[in-house]
Amino acid sequence: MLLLKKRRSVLLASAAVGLAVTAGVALVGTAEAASTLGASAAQTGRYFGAAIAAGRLGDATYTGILTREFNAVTPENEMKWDATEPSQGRFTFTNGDRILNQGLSNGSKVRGHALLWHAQQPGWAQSLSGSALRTAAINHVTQVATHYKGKIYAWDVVNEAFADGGSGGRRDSNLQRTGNDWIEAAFKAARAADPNAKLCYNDYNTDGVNAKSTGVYNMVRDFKSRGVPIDCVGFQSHLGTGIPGDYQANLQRFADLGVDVQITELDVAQGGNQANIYASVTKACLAVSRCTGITVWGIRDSDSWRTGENPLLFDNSGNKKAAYTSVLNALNAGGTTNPPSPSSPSPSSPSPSTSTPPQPGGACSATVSLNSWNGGFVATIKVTAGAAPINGWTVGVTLPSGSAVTNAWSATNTGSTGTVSFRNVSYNGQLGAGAGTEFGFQGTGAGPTTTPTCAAG
Ligand code: 9MR
Repeated sequence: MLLLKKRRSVLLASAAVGLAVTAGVALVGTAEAASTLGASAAQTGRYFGAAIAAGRLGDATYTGILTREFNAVTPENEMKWDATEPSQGRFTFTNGDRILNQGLSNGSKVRGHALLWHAQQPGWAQSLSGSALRTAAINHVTQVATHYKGKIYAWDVVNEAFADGGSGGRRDSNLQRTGNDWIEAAFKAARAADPNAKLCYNDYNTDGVNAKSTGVYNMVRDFKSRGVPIDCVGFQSHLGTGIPGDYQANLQRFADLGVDVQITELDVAQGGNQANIYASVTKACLAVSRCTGITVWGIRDSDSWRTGENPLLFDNSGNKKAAYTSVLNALNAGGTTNPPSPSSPSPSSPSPSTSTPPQPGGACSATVSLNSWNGGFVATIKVTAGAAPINGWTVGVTLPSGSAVTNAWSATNTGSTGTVSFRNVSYNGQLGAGAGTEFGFQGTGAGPTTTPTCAAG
């Protein structure tokens, strides 16, 4: 059922035109062409990865290509909910760990896939609903992200939560029926569990500008404006015999929101255009400085979920296909350099929510909500402007003795112990009368027990 639905989506994505890659961005020349996908992507600070399966790691042809060509891996199935929590509260990480260790031992980045998804849920989760499901889902995010803490480059925190078709809205699912805020709850839990992993939203049929990708775009913009932690968006790019003409423009509009973008599950139906489409995707990523890497969804055609479509870069025997050569050449032609990591996002400023010009000195207030555990906490602070618009804010938070701030998002802190002051960043300082924004920080020890102060201006 799922596969049938999916196949239809792939066909939809393919009904498109050729890609125009715009020039005018700083290009990086390469002194000498690198001879593998990973090495050539690394010339512009990017990775080139593959989805891999634990069950195939004993195949010498497979692991030979993997270790030679790729500098990132994604577990095709091994870190999904059904694999990692087969019965409630009992976690099994054996196969996920095999993928992780394969990647780390090869010096590769590991993309975690996927913490929450409507598909591939264990039976016990499928039969839950409401607050029991919400609690179980957030616990799942916390436990899995904690197990892999510090080792994952980027997590697909939520996968495929938007509906196909023209609505631009959410897909119905048991998770969606727990409340529209399930996605942000998942991102907050993932940030609390592993503050160093980049947190991505990942979807398919979002590869061009369309109603579905615009729905995702609006969610990301909303998250950024409210301080919900999100760092990246994954574009699966399961393509048919075409590529949306606005593929690069779509990546760029997300990047302009202040998130990284990644091509996360690339495969392309074999046909006259396969090599060209692979090259177009590669060039588009290279032209967008916040496109940090590309992952293909399997190694050889025989490893692909798209049986009979031969959509990958190596044939069944492990030989390089024409598509491989076109990707390698595109990578070696260079592109924009990747932003340094960790990157400091500079999202475009949302327009002020009032037509009255902001006045310095207006009043504001702040409230705190805490998610605490033994030895640490995440604080979410809501800042609200008073009766007049404000042009900036500084929030003072007093921590108990022995506590310290370890990292903050959507605000910049001065000091980390005692009374810590948090200043707005560029995009969330201007607030209309009565309007609010959120920022957050993680700390060790106990969270604040007093109401924060807020000074405007
Ligand atoms: O490639 C995966 C395949 O082995 C699984 O049977 C399938 C089950 O739903 O999931 C495939 O991977 C999917 C990925 O996790 C999310 N995006 C779509 C991928 C292809 O269906």
